[in-house]
Amino acid sequence: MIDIKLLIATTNQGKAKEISAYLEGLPLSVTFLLELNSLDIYEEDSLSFLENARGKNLFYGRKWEGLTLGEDSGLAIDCLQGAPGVRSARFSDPGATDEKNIAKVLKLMEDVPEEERKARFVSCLVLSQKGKILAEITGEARGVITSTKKGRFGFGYDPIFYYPPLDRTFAELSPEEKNAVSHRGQALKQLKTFLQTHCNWTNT
Ligand code: ITT
Repeated sequence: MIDIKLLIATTNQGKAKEISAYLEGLPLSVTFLLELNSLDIYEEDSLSFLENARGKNLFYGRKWEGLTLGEDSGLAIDCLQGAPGVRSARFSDPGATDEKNIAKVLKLMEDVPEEERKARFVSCLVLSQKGKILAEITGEARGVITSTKKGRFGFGYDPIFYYPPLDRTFAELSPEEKNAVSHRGQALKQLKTFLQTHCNWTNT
C-alpha cells in the first residue's frame, strides 16, 4: 500500500505524541512540524477553537504537498465563563508554562466549591490538502477541576482535570487510557475512520 504523507502541524510535543500514537498502523508517513525547522509561527487570534484550528492548519500546510492535520484545543471552565478557553496555552502570560497556567487556574478557583468546578476539554481537528479542507472534527471531555495537582502523565492541565468515569485525573491515566476517553482521542477516533476511507480511496 502506498504511504500518504501527513504533516502533524503542532508545536506542542504532548499533542504530537498523542496524535501520532492514535494514528499508528495507518498507511501514513508522518512528519512533525518541528522536523521542518520552519521559523514561521502562526499567531492565534480567533475567538473559537475551530477558527484557530483552520487558521493554523492552512498556514502550516501552505507549502506542504500531502495531508495536513492541525489542532486547536483547550480547557473551558464553567465558573470562569469558559476561560482559559482559546487562551489555554498562554493563560498566565505570553511566555506561559504548564506550571504557571495551572497555578493561575488554582488561584482563581481557590474559593470555588466542588459542585461548581465543572470544566470541559475541547479539541478541534482540521484536515486539509493543498489548501482544501477535507474534514473538521470536534471532541469533548467533561470533568471537574481539582484543588491540587495529581498524576505525572500527560501535559498541560492534565494534573488538575479530574475525570469522574475513571475516578482519576487525566495525568493519572496512562497515555493509552487518556487517548481512549479524552477530547483529542474522541476527535481522533472519527479522524481515523475518515482517513481509513480516504487512504483506501487514494490508493485504488
Ligand atoms: P500548537 O498551537 O502548536 O498546536 P499549543 O500548545 O499552542 O500548540 P493550543 O493553542 O491548541 O496549542 O493550546 C492548547 C493548550 O490547551 C495546551 O497548551 C494545554 O495547555 C491545553 N490542553 C489542550 N489539550 C490538553 C490536554 O489533552 N491535556 C492538558 N492540557 C491540554
